[in-house]
Amino acid sequence: MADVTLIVGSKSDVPAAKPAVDTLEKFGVSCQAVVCSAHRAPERLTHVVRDAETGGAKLFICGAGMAAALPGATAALTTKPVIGLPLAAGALNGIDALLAISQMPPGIPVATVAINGAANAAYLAIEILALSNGELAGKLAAWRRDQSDRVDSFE
Ligand code: RP5
Repeated sequence: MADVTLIVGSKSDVPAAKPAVDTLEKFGVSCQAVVCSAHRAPERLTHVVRDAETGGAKLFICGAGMAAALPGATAALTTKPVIGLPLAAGALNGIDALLAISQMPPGIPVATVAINGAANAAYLAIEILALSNGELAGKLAAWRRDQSDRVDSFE
């Protein structure tokens, strides 16, 4: 049982997605991480999403490069929030994934973060989960204060 299911489209995406896993871990948010391609294994993706929902997933983070169908395909399979993480890959270095992920037609949204913005995908997930989790909201507020204090520090 994990609050967040993180799916990446290829093993080659794992290093770029790792900061999301690390950030969720830092805040004590449970995460199940899976590699599943929307275009190479569409039926398996259906099972991954259904199993995640059955297991209590509250939202999805989906990282993919190039045409990056994965976040939209996942959003089509669930009404839980999907955060799309465009990854730098191929000739266009992530611009293609950024546009593909952010330009979902009305009705099936994907919240999109920056190219290789894995940490922010996790922070956005934490903000959503914190809406109904006071302890997590407290941790987030404390981290924000700490970040703010460090802005003016030379160390
Ligand atoms: C996308 O194509 C993946 O998300 C990855 O970013 C990119 C290249 O995948 P591989 O050919 O390395 O598996 O589907």
